[in-house]
Amino acid sequence: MVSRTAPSTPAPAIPAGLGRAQLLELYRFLVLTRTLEERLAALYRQSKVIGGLYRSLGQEGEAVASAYALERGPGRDVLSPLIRNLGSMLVMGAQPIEILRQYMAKADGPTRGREMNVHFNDLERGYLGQISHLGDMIPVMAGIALSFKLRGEPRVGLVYVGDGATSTGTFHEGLNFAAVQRLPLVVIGEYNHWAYSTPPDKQFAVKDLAEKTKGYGVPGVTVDGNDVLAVYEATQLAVDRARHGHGVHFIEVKTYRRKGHAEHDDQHYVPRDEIERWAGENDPLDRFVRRLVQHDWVELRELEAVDQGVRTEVDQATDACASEPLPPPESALPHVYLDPPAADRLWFRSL
Ligand SMILES: Cc1ncc(C[n+]2csc(CCOP(=O)(O)OP(=O)(O)O)c2C)c(N)n1
Ligand SMILES: [Mg+2]
Repeated sequence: MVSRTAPSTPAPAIPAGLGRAQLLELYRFLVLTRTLEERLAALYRQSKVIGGLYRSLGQEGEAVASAYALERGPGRDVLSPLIRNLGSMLVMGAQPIEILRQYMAKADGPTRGREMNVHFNDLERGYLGQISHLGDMIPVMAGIALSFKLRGEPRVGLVYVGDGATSTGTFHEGLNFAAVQRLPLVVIGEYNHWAYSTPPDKQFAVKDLAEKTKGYGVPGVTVDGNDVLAVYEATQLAVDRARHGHGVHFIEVKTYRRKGHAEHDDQHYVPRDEIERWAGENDPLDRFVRRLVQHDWVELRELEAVDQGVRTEVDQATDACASEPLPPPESALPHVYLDPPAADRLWFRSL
């Protein structure tokens, strides 16, 4: 339970130009991300998820807060998420029922059951797919940002990159190109202490990822990634500067991957006490709640109402999704091949 400050202590103003409604909205996205992922993990254990499941437990704060700094809607900013950025996609407008349909390979899911679940996008809402190729979305997003610049559109691209992926060649090439072209691009470097089973000291010899970008003339800052408001503030500043012609900005968020690389990974290579150190007091959601309540910015009962609303929303979406059909086998090839074979010539018709 969170204790309140004495009534005589004046509450500090809410930082970063945010208001109470926005704090509650940020809180809702954080709870929604965690609740939806927990639901997906339960469904995965029941063999109802087709494909893998990559959790963002412990790093939801940076995913949600960074995306929240963008302008959202058709024709606005564009975000390129990674496997641990479900929270960013929810902020951009992805709906829980769509996510559930996608993971359960339902006929009405974003890719209509064709894909092993994370590679789908929605350009209207401004998010690309969670592309697997490490580092490659830096040059792709540099290209998108270049198109904004050439058309004179006041739009910004935001791209995530893992600590491991900053070792790839494309990260360096893409960043250099974006810097030289002074593109409206913000790069979020997620230092979550693991790249599958590789720890940082086996990955790079610098202390901070932000040191890497300075060589390309890209200003880099390092932020406490489990401090929701600090991430929001840093991203908002960088987005604003990028939008106004000041080029690429890099924000390193120090956070922690509390689950394995995916649900099938038992993390046997991770020291147990390390995971515990990043939970509890250091958990991004717990820290945010503590701050909100201690400063009297919102009331506990308002947060409880959000929790209840999210639980109901995820329950209803799960029930609705569970009763939906899988795609018919003959729908597997259209939209994959330009010229799919006729339905009566498909080998699996006879199975
Ligand atoms: C170019 C490339 N090499 C290897 C892989 C296999 N792979 C997928 S995720 C991953 C680890 C990624 O670590 P990091 O970039 O730190 O992201 P995190 O999983 O921690 O979010 C690896 C090695 C890949 N997808 N692409
Ligand atoms: Mg990592």
